[in-house]
Amino acid sequence: MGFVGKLKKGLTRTSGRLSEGLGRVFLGRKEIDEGVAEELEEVLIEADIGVCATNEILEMIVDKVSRKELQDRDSLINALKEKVREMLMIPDSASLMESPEKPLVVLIIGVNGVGKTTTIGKLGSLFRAQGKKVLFSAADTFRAAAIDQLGIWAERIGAELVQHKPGADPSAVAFDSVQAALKRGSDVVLIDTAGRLHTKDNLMAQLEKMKRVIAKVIPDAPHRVLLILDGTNGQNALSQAREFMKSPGFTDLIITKLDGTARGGVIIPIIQEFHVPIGFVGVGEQEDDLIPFDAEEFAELLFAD
Ligand SMILES: Nc1nc2c(ncn2[C@@H]2O[C@H](COP(=O)(O)OP(=O)(O)OP(=O)(O)O)[C@@H](O)[C@H]2O)c(=O)[nH]1
Ligand SMILES: [Mg+2]
Repeated sequence: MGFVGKLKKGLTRTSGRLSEGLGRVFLGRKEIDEGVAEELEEVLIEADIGVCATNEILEMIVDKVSRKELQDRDSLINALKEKVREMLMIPDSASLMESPEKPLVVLIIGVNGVGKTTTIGKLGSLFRAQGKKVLFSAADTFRAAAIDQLGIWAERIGAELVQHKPGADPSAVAFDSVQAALKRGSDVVLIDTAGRLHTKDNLMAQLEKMKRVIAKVIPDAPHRVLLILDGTNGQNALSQAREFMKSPGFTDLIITKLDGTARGGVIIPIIQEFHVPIGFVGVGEQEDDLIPFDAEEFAELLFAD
């Protein structure tokens, strides 16, 4: 199955909820009138599109209705697709996969369980497919199992692994990893981090420290900081992103587990608020379940029947 097919499948629950809602809006309605906006509001909120983004979409609808531009269901759906596509566009986003740095140093952050380690495995696999030499850094030393989990992925996709003992200083692991990458001529270093420490402040301070320590080896590294958000968290994903934006900050977003949720609409408010590129979305647990994000495709599939 190609990327589009996988994305379509991954978005089934979200698009299903939307089309069910739209079905209700059109039930017994002969023409598009002002009342449509009110009913549409509920449908969009249910898909986790959020209040602000929903209002922006409704304004467009009300405006088009008053100018008699929406004749039927198809024209309404096309207007929705166009608006959402426009809202999802991030101008000039440099693709992670085409970053010129060597080694490209990428720090992966996010709260526990969102899919950081799995996403590193999948990303590593995509870089490997480009013929690149990949190094995984097991800097989540909080749990012993985390190191093993990354080790399994490294073996599976043919990446190197730099690890210390459980409980070691994550910054030391990151430092050694970047040094090793320079020495061995790696193209990409993907650094796994813990999602939970004793307190949230500890976690943020640790990530800041990791960034400083990495910059001692390569001054402009980490080149990218990827925040992983779990799509099943809906609006909570937004509050997580706000916390991480304060410190340590992030340059890219990846939304995982779209396959397990009807709340995929949350991507819209996330892009609206943070204006950073969503490089990929996760649609399953396997190696090839990471799909490059494309605003046009996403908008199309979101409102597909
Ligand atoms: N269905 C689905 N499951 C996913 C996806 N991404 C990750 N998972 C699953 O989510 C669970 C947690 O993934 P991990 O990669 O271990 O998450 P993590 O952020 O590294 O977790 P911690 O190390 O505990 O902070 C695993 O069971 C993964 O297989 C996805 O896109 N879809
Ligand atoms: Mg992990």
